[in-house]
Amino acid sequence: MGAVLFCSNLDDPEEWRPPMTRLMPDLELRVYPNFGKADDIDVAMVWRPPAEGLGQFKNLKAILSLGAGVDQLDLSKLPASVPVARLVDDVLTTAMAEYCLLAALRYHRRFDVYERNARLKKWEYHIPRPAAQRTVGVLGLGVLGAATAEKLKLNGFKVVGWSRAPKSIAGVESFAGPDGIYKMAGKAEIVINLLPLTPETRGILNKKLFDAMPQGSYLINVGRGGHLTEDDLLPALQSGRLAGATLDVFQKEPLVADHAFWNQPAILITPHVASTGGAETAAPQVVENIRRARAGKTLLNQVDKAKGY
Ligand code: NDP
Ligand code: OXD
Repeated sequence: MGAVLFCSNLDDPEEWRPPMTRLMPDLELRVYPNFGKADDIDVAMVWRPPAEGLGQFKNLKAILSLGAGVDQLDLSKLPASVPVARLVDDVLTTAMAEYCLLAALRYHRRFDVYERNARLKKWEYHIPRPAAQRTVGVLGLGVLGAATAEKLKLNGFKVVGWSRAPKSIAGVESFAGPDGIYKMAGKAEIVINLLPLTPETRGILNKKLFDAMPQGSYLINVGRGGHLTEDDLLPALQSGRLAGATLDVFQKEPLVADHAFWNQPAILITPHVASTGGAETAAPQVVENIRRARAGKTLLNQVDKAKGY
């Protein structure tokens, strides 16, 4: 039987070993770079692959992303015949919906304004509007986008969403296709990005999108930094087209100390913490995928490499 390679600069293999070993007592988990003979490795669990790639592992049967996203793997550089799976984890999904609800409520109830006013000792009323009068748009209605849309709906917001194919989610108006994004944006005072980063979606949070949103709208980016056309954000904030942005992900992480975003009172920065998966809850699907890979079966949450997610 083969061995499983664990390779991540972010995840602790010792958090994964106990829950995985409970489900697969004969598991051999080898942590990069001490993996022994490359030919022993038949499954790789990775956040980012090692700098030299995964080409040396000639017996690889599956690559299992340690995240929900797979863009950090750079699919174009992975062995073409090896299937890739991503994580779908209830803990991660719930945390993401919670983060997005919090960020949306912060704008809806003007906490962003009160935070700034408190520093100026400024006593100024903003009469709250019912959530039912505020429309939130969700870009990407997959696992995380759909859960977020449902949570927003449950909390009284009007919700619209955009995806590649139209979706049927109770109470959520669905838009699809290249023009659909601008139709959706025209209705949304708060836009949340939960798309995967692919060649089609890179730079999609740009001037054209901001111009389609109502004046004084808000952006919440929890997808990937590559979705945001960075040069378009500050002019949109300066012109008032956007009233604020919450950014969890950046083109280069950690965000460099001299980046202009740090100095913008209208930008709230969080350090890529919108959601993380739990080894305990995610271990069953990883172990199941190791079994499936070894049996030559389709993986759970297998990535469609042609689509890139
Ligand atoms: P899914 O694959 O489940 O969903 C992706 C959604 O995006 C689908 O609805 C899909 O449409 C839509 N989509 C993809 N490409 C296009 C396109 N070209 N045009 C329109 N719609 C498109 O992914 P998840 O919901 O699980 O995750 C989304 C992303 O969230 C991840 O890829 C990752 O980048 C990010 N993430 C961020 C985290 C953080 O902490 N900040 C944590 C975890 C994930 P369709 O359904 O029609 O295919
Ligand atoms: C992920 C992430 O993709 O944490 O899971 O960004």
